[in-house]
Parts: sequence; C-alpha cells; structure tokens
Amino acid sequence: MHSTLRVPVAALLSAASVAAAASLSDICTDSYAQAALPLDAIDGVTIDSSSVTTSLVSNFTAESIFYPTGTFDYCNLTFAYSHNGIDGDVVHVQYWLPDPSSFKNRYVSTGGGGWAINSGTNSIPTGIIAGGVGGMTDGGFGNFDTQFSSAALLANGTINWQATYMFGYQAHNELATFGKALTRNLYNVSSDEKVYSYYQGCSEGGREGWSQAQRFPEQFDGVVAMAPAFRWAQQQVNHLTGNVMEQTLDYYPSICEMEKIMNLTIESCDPLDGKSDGIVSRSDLCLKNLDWSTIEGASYSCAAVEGSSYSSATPAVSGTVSAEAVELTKLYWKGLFDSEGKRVYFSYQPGAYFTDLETQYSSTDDAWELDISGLGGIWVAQFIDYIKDAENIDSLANVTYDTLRDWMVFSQAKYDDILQTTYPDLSAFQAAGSKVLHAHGEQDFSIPTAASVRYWDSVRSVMFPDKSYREGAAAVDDFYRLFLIPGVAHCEVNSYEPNAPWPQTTLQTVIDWVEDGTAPDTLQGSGDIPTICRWPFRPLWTDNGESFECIYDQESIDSFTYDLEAFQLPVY
Ligand SMILES: *[C@@H]1O[C@H](CO)[C@@H](O)[C@H](O)[C@H]1NC(C)=O
Ligand SMILES: *[C@@H]1O[C@H](CO)[C@@H](O)[C@H](O)[C@H]1NC(C)=O
Ligand SMILES: *[C@@H]1O[C@H](CO)[C@@H](O)[C@H](O)[C@H]1NC(C)=O
Ligand SMILES: *[C@@H]1O[C@H](CO)[C@@H](O)[C@H](O)[C@H]1NC(C)=O
Ligand SMILES: *[C@@H]1O[C@H](CO)[C@@H](O)[C@H](O)[C@H]1NC(C)=O
Ligand SMILES: *[C@@H]1O[C@H](CO)[C@@H](O)[C@H](O)[C@H]1NC(C)=O
Ligand SMILES: [Ca+2]
Repeated sequence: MHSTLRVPVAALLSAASVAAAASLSDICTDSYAQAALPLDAIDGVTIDSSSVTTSLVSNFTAESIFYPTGTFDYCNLTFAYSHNGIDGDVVHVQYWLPDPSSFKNRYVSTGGGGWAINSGTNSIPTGIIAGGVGGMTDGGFGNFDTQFSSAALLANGTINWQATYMFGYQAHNELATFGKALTRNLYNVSSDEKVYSYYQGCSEGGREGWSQAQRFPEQFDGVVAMAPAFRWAQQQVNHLTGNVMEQTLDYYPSICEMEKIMNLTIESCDPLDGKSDGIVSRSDLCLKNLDWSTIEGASYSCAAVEGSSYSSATPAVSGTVSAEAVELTKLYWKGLFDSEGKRVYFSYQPGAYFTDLETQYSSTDDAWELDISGLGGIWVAQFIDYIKDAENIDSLANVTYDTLRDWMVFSQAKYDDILQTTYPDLSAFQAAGSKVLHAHGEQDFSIPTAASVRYWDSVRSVMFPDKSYREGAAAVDDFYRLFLIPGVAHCEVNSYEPNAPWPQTTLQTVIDWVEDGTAPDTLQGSGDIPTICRWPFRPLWTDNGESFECIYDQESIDSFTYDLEAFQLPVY
C-alpha cells in the first residue's frame, strides 16, 4: 500500500480499485486461501490448514429453477475442520468464490434435500449468481455425497448424536460462521463494511434455513426457506399415513388409477378459482366442491413401463376408477386421525400427486402391493424403533393409526430440540433486522402445504398474542413473509400443471428486502399467473378470468388451520 504514495495523483484517485484489482486466479491459490482461513472463528474447532484445496473452473454454466441461469468462472475452495476432543471427526466445507470484479459483499449458504445436507453443484452457484461466495457442508458425514442417514448410526441401534446435531443445525451454523469470515478475508472487506449473509434452500434445505433463523438470529440477514421439512417428528412419520390407510382399507391402487384421480381432480377444480387455466390455484375450494361424480367410474389406461436400474417394470394397466380408490382418496385428504377420532396430522392439498400412496407391482403375484415410503420407513427403522439388520422397515404389520401417533410423540420427545425446527419465537431474529422469505407449493406432494401455514400461524400467535389475526399477520410481515405458490409441486414445477407460476428469483427478492428495504408484497409469478399472493391473502380470478386479485377469505384460511388434538403438548 505504501507504494501508492509515490504514484501520480490521477492513479491515487483510483487507489481503491487498483488495490482491489486482484483477479480470480490471484486469489485462487492454496497459499492465498490458507492466509484467509478464519482459524479463530469458532471455539472448540480446529481448521486443518493443510487440507485447503483451490481450483479454478472456467466458463461454468449453472442452471436451476432456484436462480437465473449464469455462466461464470469460479474458484472451488475446500477445507476440512474437526471438533476438538472427538476422535476421527472431519467436516468438509466447500466455497465457490466469484471473480473479485463481480463480488458484491455477499455470502450465501446452501442446503440439502431428503437426507442430504447439501445439494452439490445444483445449489451452491446461487451465491455466485447473487454476487457472493456460495457455501455448502458435508456435515462431517464422510464426503459431500454422503447423506446423514448413512452416518446416523454409530453402530446398529446406537444413534450418532454428533452427526444428528450436525444435521439438525450445528453444521450450518459452522458453515456460515466460517463462510462469512472467510469471505471478508479473501476479498479484503474492511471491518467497517458489511458482508451481507444469506441462506437459500428447499425441503430439508428449507428446514436447515429455519434451523438457523430460529437459533442464530444474527447469522443471516436474509433467508429463503421453501417447502421446509420442519416439524420433523410429524412430517417424517406422516409419510407412512397413506401406506397405513391402504393397509387398513386393504386396497392397493395401481399408480395409473391414482394418477387418473389426480388428473380429474385438476380438471374438475381448475375453474373453481375463477379461471380455467389448468392451474388449481384454490385447492381449498377444490376440497370443498370437488365433483366426485366425474371421478368414480372414469376409465383410465396407462402403457407398460420398462424397468430401469432404479425402478422395476410395470405392465399396461386399464380399468375404471373404483369406489375403493375414491374412498382412499377421501381418507388421504382428510388426514390422520387416531382411534379416538382425534386429529393427529393433516394431508396434502387436492391436485397434488399421490406420492405416499404409490404402490409397487409384483410380477410374482401379478398385483399392486404396498410400497413403504422410504422417508417414513428409514426414520422409523433407524431412529425410533430400531429394527435389526434393516435400513428401512419392510412391513407395516400391526401398525395402526395409533402407532403412527405414538411414533410422532416419541420422535418429538427424543429429537425435539434437534430436528423439530418449529421454535415459534422469532423475536431475536426480528430484533436483528433479519428477514425470511418462506414459500410453499400449493400442490406439494411431500410436505403438506398446511405445514407451512401452521408454522407461520404459530409465529403469529406466539409473538403477537394480543393482536387480532389480521393485525398479527401485519406484524409478522415486518420480518417474515409466507407465499403459497398455486399449482406448484414439491420444490419443483409441476408437469401436471405446466402453466403454474414459479418464482425463480427468490434470493434476489430477499436481497432487495434486506439491502434496499423493498419488502415483497407479492412474488412475481410467471406463465399465466403474474402474481403470487402473500399469506394470508388468497388468489382469485374475477370478471370471468380477466382480473386477478389477492383477497382476504377467512373460510379459505380456516381450511388450512387444524387442531391437532391427539397431542397433549403444543405442536407449533
Ligand atoms: C487483498 O489484499 C492483499 C494484500 O494487499 C492483496 O494481495 C490481495 O490481492 C487483495 N485481494 C483482493 C481480492 O483484492
Ligand atoms: C463457454 O461455454 C459456452 C457454452 O457452455 C460455449 O459456447 C463457449 O464457447 C465457452 N467459452 C469459452 C471461452 O470457453
Ligand atoms: C471442488 O474441490 C473438491 C476438492 O478437490 C472436489 O472434491 C470437488 O469435486 C470440486 N468440486 C467441483 C464442482 O469442482
Ligand atoms: C447395521 O447392520 C447392517 C446389516 O447387518 C449392516 O449392513 C450395517 O453396516 C450396520 N451398520 C452399522 C453402523 O453398524
Ligand atoms: C394424466 O395427465 C397427464 C398429462 O398431464 C398424462 O400424461 C397422463 O397420461 C394422465 N394419466 C392418466 C392415468 O390418464
Ligand atoms: C402382530 O401381532 C400379532 C398378535 O399380537 C403377533 O403375533 C405378530 O407377531 C405381530 N407381527 C409383527 C410383525 O409384529
Ligand atoms: Ca384455475
């Protein structure tokens, strides 16, 4: 820096840009990265400086529904650290660094899905697209491709609590703490300048985002949490509800029959929102007004499907929709009740694909048979009711609705503070000035849309108990906004409702909220729906489908609100 004292005044004026003119290849070296390691950022953790790797990747094209497409050069920086006192503990983190010329003082953590704590190269580019460093962790499970479920048992029957806490929330707190400090060091951000920090994830990744907002209110300035897999105890076990219903009714529909029911549901309910556009924007009106007479007895047929390495062959199927299939559908949408008639949990919205009712074809028996949901079954076999020598449960013999309820109660008692992720008091998050954008597809088939509404309502009622519903909703708006996306499936666009709107720029939306104070009243849609309404407002087409509005409709709100009276403790 002293050398600038001797250069001419004209050059001095641009001294800042001269000093910052490092190129990506200048900073993408092991020694530069080693010098920037935030060695003291976390007590009880030791970074292994010799583990640092850097590699420059040119002309990488990143494409995803979660951010705008971009082509860029980046530096792939990885290092490993361990928790002091834990034998054999190694956690790998990976950061993608943008070219210094496109760096905008931002850091972005990314999360996983299912049992995975990261989404590999699919999610991490969002950081660079937003002008920041992107980050992901392996949670200490082995490597970036190892999922939590493979690391969750130390031995058969023995929970690996370190891995479970890492998955629950700790790994993400460490990833971001290191990521922010590393970013500051790598790009020479002075201590009086802010490095804005963000999070983006969907499904399990959405839960991971909430795990941070609830516990570490200052970790992120902005969080995008979509279709979060929170309320873990209920959420995971509930994946088995459809299977137990099939078993109880002793009816195992072919995939084709259920797909037909879904198609007819979409057809019948599409106009109820005021416009026939192939999108069920108001699944609540569908639940109330569906014309079942168009469904029972309708004929269906599906071609044979060849087997592949991950699915077995299925024969051509045809028939007419049976009374049993209709009964099963009604039961599925009603949700889980125990034997005393008390509500345990709720279901997906009509129009969603029937994933948890999927059966498998047995060529030996020439019949469609029970296919136990992996997300539910693995949870039960490994974490609740340890089953010897089995990764998943292979039978639901003797499992009743009450068993499911009891598994939920047990899961909540045992893992509440780690995985439930529904802590409803976000006062510290609000006080920190942090913002969260929460979105959920109205036709989600894997995490009920009402699961997000329930959490939002818990935050509202816990934080603003003295306000009316609408005043409380307005108060929550200050720091937390929920959007239900018409027609959208689980963290993906919906091939059965192809014109449904998809908000591809949610991270930029939260950046604008945080950095410019532009709070999103609606999200920008796409396709035929220009606007995605903010909860509790609901979409409605008027003037014969000419005008679109986000209306306040108490009955619609109430249809997403459930009393889970089977539980003695609050379920937020
Ligand atoms: C940060 O500062 C160091 C020392 O002045 C310099 O070598 C490096 O190129 C700078 N990095 C960036 C990204 O500007
Ligand atoms: C970058 O990639 C695009 C397509 O991926 C290709 O068309 C283009 O030639 C590449 N540019 C360079 C400089 O390699
Ligand atoms: C980033 O670097 C790590 C460590 O060398 C490597 O395992 C990983 O495959 C790299 N990722 C990409 C996307 O290049
Ligand atoms: C648990 O048992 C299964 C089946 O015997 C075995 O494949 C697996 O490695 C065991 N897991 C652990 C962590 O011991
Ligand atoms: C359901 O509709 C889709 C088109 O959206 C079609 O491809 C599929 O064959 C239909 N399924 C049945 C069982 O008719
Ligand atoms: C189911 O219950 C019956 C009667 O209590 C018992 O004999 C049987 O072993 C149970 N089956 C399983 C798989 O637990
Ligand atoms: Ca419609």
